[in-house]
Order: sequence, then C-alpha cells, then structure tokens
Amino acid sequence: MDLLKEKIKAEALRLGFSFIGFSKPQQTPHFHQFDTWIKEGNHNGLDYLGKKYVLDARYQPAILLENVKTVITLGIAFCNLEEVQETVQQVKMEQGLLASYACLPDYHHLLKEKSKELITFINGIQSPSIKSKFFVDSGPVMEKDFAYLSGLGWIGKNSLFISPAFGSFCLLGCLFVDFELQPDNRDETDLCENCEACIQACPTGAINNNRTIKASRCISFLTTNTKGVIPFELRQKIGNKVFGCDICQIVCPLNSIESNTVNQKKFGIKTIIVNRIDLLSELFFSEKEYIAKYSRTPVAKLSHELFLRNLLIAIGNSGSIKFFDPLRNLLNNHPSPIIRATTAWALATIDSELSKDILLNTLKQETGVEVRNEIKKLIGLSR
Ligand code: B12
Ligand code: SF4
Ligand code: SF4
Repeated sequence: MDLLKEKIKAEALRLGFSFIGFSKPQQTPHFHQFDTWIKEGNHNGLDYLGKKYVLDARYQPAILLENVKTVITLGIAFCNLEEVQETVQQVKMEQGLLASYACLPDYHHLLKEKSKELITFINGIQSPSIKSKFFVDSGPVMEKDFAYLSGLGWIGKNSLFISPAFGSFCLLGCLFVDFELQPDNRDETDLCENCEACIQACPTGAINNNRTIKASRCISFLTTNTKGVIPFELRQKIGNKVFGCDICQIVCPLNSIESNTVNQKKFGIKTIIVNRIDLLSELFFSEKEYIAKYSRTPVAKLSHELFLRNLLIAIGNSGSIKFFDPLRNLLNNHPSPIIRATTAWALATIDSELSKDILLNTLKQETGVEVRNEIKKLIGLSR
C-alpha cells in the first residue's frame, strides 16, 4: 500500500471511523440496477432520485468535483444491537419504537465534522492543498455501491451495505478528492447465500428479490418521508414504529453485537434518546417540548404535525382503549386535517363499535373533504 494511503487510513481509524476504502470516481457496478429501479417507478415519493442531475451524477460521478481522482468511502458502525434487540422484545403495548439511528445525534453532522478533520489532516501532509467534496446521504452519490467498489463489503438482500466485520448497522459517506491513490480491490464475498430472513420479516413486503426495495412500501419511507396521510392499507403493518424501521437488520444473522457496540464508543457517539417512547405522554407534547426532545436527532426532519401522525398510527395499532378520550379530543379540535383523519382511523382501529357514534357525530360538523372521506370509509358509508 502506498505510504500516503496508509497514513490516511490510520488517521481515519484514529478519528473513529470504523472502515475506509478507496476507489476511482467511476460509474459504480450497479448503476444499471438503479436506472432500472427508477424506470420501474420504485422511487415514487422520492422524486429527487429520478431528477436528471442525480442520474447524470450517478452515471458519471466525476462530474461532482472538478479534477476528482479518488473516492474515499468512510463508514461508522453505530448501533448497540443488544439494546435494540432488548427494546424490540420488551416494548410494551402503549409504547412506540424509534429506529436506532434516530436516537443518535444527527449522523449527517457527525460524519461531516469527522470528514473535515480528515481533510485537515490530509492538507497537513499533502502539498498543494487538496480540493474535496464530502457526500453523506446525498442523492447523486451511490454510497453503498462505492463501499462495495472499494472492497469494504457487499449489498445484502435487504438492499443495505453489509461489512463482513461490522454488519449493516453502519452509516456511510464519500469523500471525493483531487489526488490519485491506488484503488482497493473489490471483494466478491456475499454471505447472504441462501438466507432470506430479511425478506420474510419485512412487515410490508417491501423487499424485492433483486436487492432493491419498493421505497413507497418501506416503513422507513412511510414514517420519515411521507408528507400527507399514510396510505390506508399500510397503516396496520407499521405496527408500533414511529420513526424509521430496523426489522430487516435486526433479523440479519450477520449483524454482530460486540463489534457495533465497541465502535459506537470509539467514534464517540452517545445515544441521546431512548428508542422506546411513551405514546400517551408524547401525544400531549407541545411544539416546544417536541423540539426540545428531538432537535439534535434525525427525527427533527419531521414536522411536529407529521410526528404526531406517526404516533397516532402506533396508538391505533396498540389497540389500547386508554387512548380513547385524548383521541376524541384531537378528532374534534386539531387544526390539521392529516391529524384528524389519522385520529379517526386510530379510534376505529382501537374499537370499531365504540368509535362508530363518535365518528358519526364528527361527520355532522367536519368540513375537511379528506377527513370526511376517511370517516365514511371507516364507518362503511358510501362517499
Ligand atoms: C433514498 C434512501 C432511502 C429510501 C430508499 C432505500 C433504498 N433501499 O433504496 C428509504 C427512505 C426507504 C430509506 C430507508 C432506509 N435507509 Co436510506 N438511503 C437512501 C439514500 C439517500 C439513497 C438510496 C438509493 O439511491 N436508493 C435507490 C436504489 C436503487 O439504489 P441503491 O440503494 O444504491 O441500490 C443498490 C442496491 O440495490 C444494489 N443492487 C441492485 N441490484 C443488485 C444486484 C446485486 C447482485 C447486487 C450485489 C447489488 C444490487 O445496487 C444498487 C446501487 O448501489 C441512501 C444514501 C445514498 N446516497 O446512497 C440512504 C442509505 C441507503 N440509507 C441508510 C439507512 C441507514 C436507511 C435505513 C436503515 C434507516 C432506518 N433504520 O429506517 C432504512 C433501510 C431501508 C432498506 N432496507 O433499504 C444508509 C444505509 C447504510 C447501509 N448499511 O447500507 C444510507 C447509505 C445512508 C448513509 N449515508 O449511511 N433510505
Ligand atoms: S426497513 Fe422495515 S419496512 Fe423497510 S425494508 Fe426493512 S423491514 Fe421492510
Ligand atoms: S437477513 Fe440474510 S439475506 Fe437478508 S441481508 Fe442478512 S444475510 Fe442477507
């Protein structure tokens, strides 16, 4: 390995990255799968992925930085799998679940900050100063495919990148730089073999059999990207998940408990909120309380209104009668039609008989078309 590459690698690991790999800024091996995925309309609701600039950049990544010579892929393994498994097993009827990454400080900032430290280091040993651009979770860059291209692991059937050492509970970023480094060799290992645990466990059947997913059926998409009401037929399948979903990773036999915990500590990431949440108390959160709890986490990308919508789905799925009175109040008084429609659904899901009169009465005064249609559907009236 050349000396510069060795120094960069050592510094990245010292900074707390779990792995680092090097590749050319070339078209990645699965560009055509991505292109087909877009043409088949699997990206519905993630329309930015089908935009020309994204397709152009994924087709030819070199357009993203003038004179780019190398892509450095960086990853952090972040999850305490033991805790996540315990949480999922012990979650109570009146609790909701957040995905594990949602309980950390926002990873976009974390990775960006660490990448800046790495750039400073490189500038200290390289002359002249480098030009670089860092991407994390960014549409134009196929981050998983660059990780694969640099020999760091492979893409599993759940469509996530899997590192043989750290599993899939990791987050990726790509640093484009304008100097040459020897690319790493691709590793063709694929330990998914005959396993299909993720495909079978996915509650919404979102996982295709070609290592991609139907984004619009994925609970992660439904709870973090959907802007209006969540499609009727998928609400019950969301279960108790309020933000994101970890199921296809929890069931994956390749996720290792020890390595992830050790790495989370090394990178200096501390879980800042717990992933089990009390549905009733969060239902009463003011906007201010919501911001106070979630502003530093990835949950903050959701408005309070959409977070409340997600809580209501989990509340409906809890089947607990304890929520009836607060829901009644929301149904009649909340200013948002998204919230009133989802509340009507939650009431009917908890107890269709008991909710019938409440919904009929609401219909007499409700003016929102969407809410009226929802109620009519729930009580079996034609529109
Ligand atoms: C859009 C997006 C989503 C969408 C769509 C996800 C998807 N799988 O397409 C939604 C909102 C649903 C989502 C959910 C999640 N996401 Co997301 N998401 C992205 C984003 C921004 C783009 C992904 C994308 O382009 N999808 C379109 C598909 C077609 O392209 P692709 O995923 O790259 O597809 C590859 C494979 O399908 C593969 N492939 C296809 N066919 C074949 C065939 C063979 C034989 C092989 C080997 C491979 C292969 O090649 C394709 C090209 O790389 C990336 C960041 C990035 N820029 O890469 C993060 C990213 C993928 N997400 C991430 C995470 C953490 C999640 C969640 C786990 C969050 C959660 N806990 O709720 C879930 C997991 C859902 C899942 N099972 O994929 C991480 C994944 C880390 C990892 N280990 O892979 C990423 C990389 C963000 C990051 N910076 O770390 N996400
Ligand atoms: S994140 Fe959840 S809903 Fe999405 S593919 Fe995985 S198991 Fe299915
Ligand atoms: S659960 Fe099985 S098939 Fe799915 S990603 Fe893990 S090893 Fe591969």
